[in-house]
Amino acid sequence: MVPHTVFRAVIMGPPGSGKGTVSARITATFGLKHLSSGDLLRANIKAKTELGLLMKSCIDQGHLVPDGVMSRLILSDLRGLGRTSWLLDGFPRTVAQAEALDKLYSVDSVVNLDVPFQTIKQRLTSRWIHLASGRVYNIDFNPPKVAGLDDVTGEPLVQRDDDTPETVTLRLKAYQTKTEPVLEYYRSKGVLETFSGTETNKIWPHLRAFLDKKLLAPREGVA
Ligand code: G5P
Ligand code: MG
Repeated sequence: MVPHTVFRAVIMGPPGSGKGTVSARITATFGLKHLSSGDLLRANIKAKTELGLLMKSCIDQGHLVPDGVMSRLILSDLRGLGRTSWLLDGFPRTVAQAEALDKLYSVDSVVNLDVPFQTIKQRLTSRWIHLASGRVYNIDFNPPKVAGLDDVTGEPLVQRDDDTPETVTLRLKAYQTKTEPVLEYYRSKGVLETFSGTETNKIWPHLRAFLDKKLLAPREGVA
């Protein structure tokens, strides 16, 4: 189902909570354009752009990229999308980023994946990704059809440099200090909806039903 009016959503949740996995289901079901800040940064690193080279060590150490850099990157991509429905994944990740986004767009819904940290740590060491598309696999949860290769292109899968147990711990800390306040920011605006659980397949039907309703509801200021 493609929404008839512009729908702007954000998906939030700690590292490894399933934002990428759920985003793929949302885009396939509802036709929103998916924009992942992490995928964008990894594409820059792979292409060895100036930005990618500058940010690689920061990302590999589990630190956040500076707000100004991140906001410029994402907001310029959003401008390029024009009047399209989109789903932001991984941005905003600080209150400053949320405020920068707010200056240009009002967000209709923020879905928050509330997954316990213990569950996450086990998942990330068995994650494999297709760098060019951002497709995500897991040896235990959704393995590729052929080991080590992307289902769609047949290209090799890679592991992320920031998926080591030590870096995952640092990323979770950064999430607690910098990103949890963003949940409060959106809660106070009345657009936050939290989905708790330890399995994506159990969370998904609830999230899908929620978005079904949201996309049918008339929204303020849209034709
Ligand atoms: P990213 O790329 O945004 P994170 O840390 O926010 O990275 P990540 O790691 O991409 O989030 P995710 O997308 O939430 O996790 O999770 P996922 O990939 O879908 O699922 C994780 C694994 O679990 C996969 O293998 C999946 O198959 C599996 N899985 C899913 N569901 C289940 C389940 O039910 N059961 C099981 N067993 N497995 C499951 O950001 C990376 C870095 O970029 C910088 C930062 O340095 C950041 O650390 N960055 C920013 N810096 C500043 N500001 C921003 N806005 C930034 N955005 C990125
Ligand atoms: Mg992701």
